[in-house]
This record gives sequence, structure tokens and C-alpha cells, in this order.
Amino acid sequence: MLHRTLTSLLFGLLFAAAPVLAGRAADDIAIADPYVRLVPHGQEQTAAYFLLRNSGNTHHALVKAASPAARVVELHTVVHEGGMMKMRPVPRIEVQAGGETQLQPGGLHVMLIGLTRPLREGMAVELALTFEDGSTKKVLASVRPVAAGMPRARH
Ligand SMILES: [Cu+2]
Repeated sequence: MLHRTLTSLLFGLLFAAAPVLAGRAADDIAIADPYVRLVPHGQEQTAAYFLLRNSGNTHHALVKAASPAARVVELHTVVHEGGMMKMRPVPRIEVQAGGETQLQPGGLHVMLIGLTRPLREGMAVELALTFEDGSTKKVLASVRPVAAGMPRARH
């Protein structure tokens, strides 16, 4: 009887503590295959792509990105408008609990505007990704050629 009471008390405590145990985005989220599109010398902007994998039980959102490789870094998506593909800034990129969000050419991406030095294939570009809960994760994205075309910038 006592054991039973203790067990239910324990379960009660665990249940009550669940919201407190919500994981930090920086711990819950893994960044897979980060890369930056190689662009010709003289081109001032490019994009970074990666897979956001959320292994936690909390919904997270990427709200900011920064990089020493670019003067301005924005979160973008691509929209189809009047038969044209255009890039648009987005305030956040969502990652469902236990889910994945893919950044890829023709879709969501991190826009690097005003490159601070020319890119070379294989170069590592540091990205600092900040999530809604304030936690930040740093990743190294390697520069590589991307076959798919990039829509014209409309910043
Ligand atoms: Cu863009």
C-alpha cells in the first residue's frame, strides 16, 4: 500500500515536473549536413543549408543566424509569385518536437549577404544559430557547389 502510494506520488511528481524538463533547443536540436553554396568570386551573397533535427519533446524555432563570413545574415524562404521564384525573409523556422526541418535550395535557407571574403570550395564557414528560447548552437558549414539554380535576390 505504501509502495503503491509512493509510486503514484513519483508519477505525479514526474508529470508535474515535465514542463520544467523541457529541453533547451541547443541540446535538443542536431544540425545535419550543413553546407554553403559555392558562388563565383565577385558575387556578394550566398546561402547556407542544413537539416534541423529535433530529438526533444519541445517545439523549437530558429529565430536568428549570424556568421563572420557575411555582414548580414537572414532567414529566408522561396515563394512562387507570378511564375517567378522569389526569396522572402521569414522571422522564424519551426522544428516540431521529434521532427525535422530541411533547409534546401528552392526552399528555406540562411541567406549570407555581403560576404566578408571570397569563398573557396571546402572552406568551413561558421554559423551561429539562435533559437527562440535564447540558446545558440554553432556549426561549421563546408562550402560546396550546388547544381540547382538560386532565385534572384529581392532584398
Ligand atoms: Cu535568400
